[in-house]
Parts: sequence; C-alpha cells; structure tokens
Amino acid sequence: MARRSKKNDAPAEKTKSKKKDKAREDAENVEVDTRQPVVAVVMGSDSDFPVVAACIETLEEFDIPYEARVISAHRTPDKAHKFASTARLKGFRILIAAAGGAAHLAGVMASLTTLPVIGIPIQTPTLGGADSLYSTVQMPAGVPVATVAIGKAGATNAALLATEILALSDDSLHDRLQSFRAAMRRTVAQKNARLREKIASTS
Ligand code: AIR
Repeated sequence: MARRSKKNDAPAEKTKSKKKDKAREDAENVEVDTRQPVVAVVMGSDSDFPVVAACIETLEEFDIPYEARVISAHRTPDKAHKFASTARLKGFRILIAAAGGAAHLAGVMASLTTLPVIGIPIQTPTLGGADSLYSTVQMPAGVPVATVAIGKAGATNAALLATEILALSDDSLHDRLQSFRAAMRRTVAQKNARLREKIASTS
C-alpha cells in the first residue's frame, strides 16, 4: 500500500488537534459540583443501577448534592460498616440504600447510624422483589428503615422522600416540591381530558 505523503497527513493532524482543543474546551466548560453531598445513594451492586438511576435523576432534578457508590452488606461488610458509621460526620443527612434478594444493606446501614435511612427493594428474577421488600422492610423495633416500593417507582419516591425531609429546613426546596406537585396535577388533568375526549368520540 502506498505511503501517504506528509502533505496528505497534514489535514488529519489538524483534525486531531482540533478534536483535542474541543475536548479541552468541553472539559473546561463542565461545572464541577463542589457542594457537600447531603444524600448518599448506596447500592448493593452495579446491576442495581438501572433502577437506582431513577433516584439519582430525581435528586438531580431537585439539585440535591449526592454521592453514589456500590457497597455490599455481604460482599464488603467492612466497607458497609465504615461508610455508615462515618456518614454523619462526613456531612451526609440522609442515606438511601438499594439492594436485591437478601437485601440487608439498608438495615445494616440503619444499625450503624442515626441518620434517616431509606431502603429501595430491587426486583429479582426469582421472587420478583418480594424477597428484597421483606428483607428491607421487616426491621426490628428500634432500627427503622423507611422502605419504598419495589423498583423504579420506589427509587423515584426514595429521592422525593429525601427531598421532603431536607425541605423541612429549606424553603426553596419546599417551593420546588410544590411546583413538582403542581406539574403532576396538570399532567393528570391533561390525561383526564384526553381520556374523556377519546371516550366521547367512540360513543
Ligand atoms: N446484593 C449484593 N450484596 C448483597 C446483596 N443482597 C444484591 C445486589 C443485587 C443482587 O444482590 O443489591 O440486587 C445481585 O447482585 P449481582 O452483583 O450478582 O448482580
């Protein structure tokens, strides 16, 4: 194969350096969130992430600084212990823990901190998430875990519940929650109108 002349190489080099400049520019334009994370979102495995993403998206919607990480109550018990027992000192205000199957993560976290802990039961292929739900919700008296629904609805609600707790001492967050509810009411009204039109047109 013929070797391309230097002259022909030049445009490629130019494109490369343009791409580098663009990448540098993009990196400079990314705003780094330097705020103290107040919500920790912990999940038993990265396989839980597709569900937990709904929680993270909601926290982002309300502009709540959070930190997310994988910690397993069974596979990395030392890490779970260290994280939960130091979470308050690190400045976290609420812990959200998602796990599936023998889902002890939220309970273990709750046993090691007095921060409010919200548990998200992840659905499982074998038992549909009933295993996760029972493991998360059935805590003994003395160590509460606020357990939300199985799956994505629960993940969204975990973030909303955390937002509501934080809004107890944050009026602007409370305003955002009110707007969120108003938007939800408008969506339901639109759905109702569409449904009534559909029924009217078929009868
Ligand atoms: N899990 C991980 N450590 C303890 C538990 N209960 C859960 C994860 C995930 C499920 O086990 O939260 O829902 C399967 O994890 P993996 O990594 O096998 O996909």
